[in-house]
Amino acid sequence: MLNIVLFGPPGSGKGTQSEKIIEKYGLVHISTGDLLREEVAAGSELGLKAKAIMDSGELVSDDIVIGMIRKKLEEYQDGSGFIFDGFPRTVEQARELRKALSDYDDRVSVMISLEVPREELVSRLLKRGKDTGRSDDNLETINNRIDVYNRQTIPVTYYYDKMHKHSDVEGMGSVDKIFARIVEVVDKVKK
Ligand code: B4P
Repeated sequence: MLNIVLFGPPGSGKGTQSEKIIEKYGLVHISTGDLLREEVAAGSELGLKAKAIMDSGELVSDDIVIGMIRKKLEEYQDGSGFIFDGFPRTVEQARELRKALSDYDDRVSVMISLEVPREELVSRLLKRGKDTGRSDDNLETINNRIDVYNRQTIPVTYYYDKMHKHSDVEGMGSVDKIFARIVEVVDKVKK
């Protein structure tokens, strides 16, 4: 199985690049952000709790997110692998992902981190906020999301460094150029 963790700060292009990776490699897409937004749209109890947290830019609790991931892993065991988009976002989530995959004798193949400067992140997310009305794409929440990323999510890179699975990819330039850089990394681990 090919299991890719697509990593990076909010607005670095994870969702955008995931679509292209899925198309090329036929992986199952697991975006914890999308799963949480589905719960919010459905008005479930979990969704109501998650909405307030997401609108403030903080992270939803590890327990909730890990539960969602375990459910998806069980559902899609017949595929050729997964792309984890926006997960893990804490070291605890990374540890739990390792455990969950090992239940299926599986593991993360590579963690790709998209590198984009802060000013560009803010400008992309403000634009998306204007275009789509996404409630967490406003200046105050964007700034908090980036701070939360620097504080709570960056340590995940050290976790994958230790396992020699972390690869940085320059996330500036056209979507196609960035995708070509990602393909180069993925094709190396696929061999
Ligand atoms: P996410 O949905 O993961 O939101 P995100 O980090 O902003 O990434 P997204 O994939 O949407 O954006 P992308 O970079 O592709 O998370 C939202 C919230 O959910 C979190 O704040 C948190 O509260 C919660 N959450 C999610 N996962 C969690 C977890 N594991 N644990 C705890 N809480 C969790 O793209 C952004 C914009 O850039 C787009 O408009 C796109 O068009 C544009 N763009 C992309 N590539 C570009 C390029 N090359 N040039 C110019 N623009 C580009």
